[in-house]
Amino acid sequence: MASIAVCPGSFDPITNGHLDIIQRGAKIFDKVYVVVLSNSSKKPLFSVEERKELISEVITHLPNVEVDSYNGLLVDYAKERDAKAILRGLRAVSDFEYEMQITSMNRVLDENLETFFMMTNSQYSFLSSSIVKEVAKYEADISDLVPPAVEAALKAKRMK
Ligand code: COD
Repeated sequence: MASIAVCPGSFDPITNGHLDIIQRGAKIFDKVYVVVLSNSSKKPLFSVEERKELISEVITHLPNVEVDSYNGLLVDYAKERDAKAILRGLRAVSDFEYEMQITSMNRVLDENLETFFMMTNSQYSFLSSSIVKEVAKYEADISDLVPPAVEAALKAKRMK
C-alpha cells in the first residue's frame, strides 16, 4: 500500500523552510500532497491561486509531490486523498504549543490520522512567511530565504 502524506499550510508565500520540509518528506512518503488551506487567524497577502502557482513552480523537480487547495477541514481533505499522515515542520519551542493544539484537535476529528513532525534544517530555523514579507517590504535581499519565483512575486506585489 502506498504511503500518502498531506503537507498542509498557509504557504503565504512558500519559503525555503517549507520547501526543505516538503523535499525531505518526499523521500519518506510515496506521495505528498502540499495543500493550501485557510488559517482563520491569518490575513493572506497572496490569493490561494497565487500561492498554489508559486508552490507548483518550485516543486517541479519532485515527481511524487502535488499541490492542491481545499476549503474545509484538513482531516476531510486527508480522507478524500486517502492519506494516513500529516507532515508538519517544527522550528523552535515556540512552535510546539501551536502544533500540539492543531494535532490534538485533528486527532479528536479523526483518530486514525497521524501527524509527523520534521525538525527544521538549522539554517531555516528563524524563517517564516511573515518575516520574509516583512523584510521584502523594505527591499531587503531575500534570495537566500525563498525560491527565485517567490522573490519575483514579492517584488511584483511591492510594485502594485
Ligand atoms: N522550517 C521548518 N518548518 C517550517 C518553516 C521553517 N523555516 N516555516 C514553516 N514551517 C512549517 C510550519 O511549522 C508548519 O508546520 C508548516 O511549515 C506550514 O506553515 P504555515 O505557517 O505556512 O501554515 P500554518 O501553520 O498557517 O497552517 C495552518 C493550517 C492552514 C494547516 C490550519 O489552520 C488548518 O488546518 N486549517 C484548515 C482548517 C482546519 O482543519 N482546522 C482544524 C485544525 S486547527
